[in-house]
Amino acid sequence: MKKDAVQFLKNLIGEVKIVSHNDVDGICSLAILQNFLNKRGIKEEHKITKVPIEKLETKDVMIFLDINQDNALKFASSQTLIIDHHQFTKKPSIPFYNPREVDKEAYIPASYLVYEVCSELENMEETKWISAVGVIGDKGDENSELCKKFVDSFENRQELDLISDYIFSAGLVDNVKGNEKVLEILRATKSPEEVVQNIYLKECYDEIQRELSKSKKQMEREGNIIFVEVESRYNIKSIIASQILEKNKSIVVVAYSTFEDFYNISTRTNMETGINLGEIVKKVAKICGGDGGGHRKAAGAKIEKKKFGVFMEEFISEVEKFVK
Ligand SMILES: [Mn+2]
Repeated sequence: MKKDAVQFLKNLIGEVKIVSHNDVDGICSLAILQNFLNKRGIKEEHKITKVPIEKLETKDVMIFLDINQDNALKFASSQTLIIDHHQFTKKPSIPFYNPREVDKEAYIPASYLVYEVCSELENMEETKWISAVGVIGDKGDENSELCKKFVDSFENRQELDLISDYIFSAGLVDNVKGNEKVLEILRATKSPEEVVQNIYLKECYDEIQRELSKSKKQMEREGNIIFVEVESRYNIKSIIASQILEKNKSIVVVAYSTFEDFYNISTRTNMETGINLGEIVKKVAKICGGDGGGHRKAAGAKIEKKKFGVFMEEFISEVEKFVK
């Protein structure tokens, strides 16, 4: 619950290790928490990681941000806090804050939650826009009334959208190095206007835009589902999926690309039929002996290439259950 998270942060002294998701929401959450810890004179080290986490060097005191609780719990130490917004199965006995605990359907990105919790103890006003960028990065405004109101309360909405794309692009181009640079930039700049002018971020963004226009895309349609194979040296599947969604009504996009003997799969939908891609992908990936999961409207999986036929077939039949 929120009050447990506040209590945890209130009692925090000395040093803490933060483990954060390597997407825009995770990075913004981390930037906000860093700002908070800095105000309170607490030292931090952090790890920005892809999910699910496979291995992690644990510390006595840890905070997990934007990482699925079921996954984070595997690495929890005696003093661990989790702030997250993904679906979870086990209710942990350690302090955690996830709005889904009270409302299963809640969709409030971690950046908002971290901002909210830290604001109970310190004046976090200067990081408010960072929390909006994180919310936008996770499409919180499209999935929650609360987030929509929050994001709409900013006059410079377009700037925040662009910064979200900047942060995403830096991660695609430079991976963890790019993520760290983003953190540095967020720490050093005081306003969104300044971030928008950052040359490094702009270059990363331009590079990804160029790549998007030249990447090869093989499309195949099966009812309401569009399968698209993406070939690029960057992981631009999710952007391509979003672009296809914008151009089509009521569809599911399955974008996939090769990684060694595997396909990395990214699914997105704008269909309003109570479809839950997170659950479908988790179930279908399991049938294929792979890993998968995510949110209602966006989910991902990694499966062996030779299982892709099975994946398609099972996925189609699961989606069809929702389409009348
Ligand atoms: Mn998130």
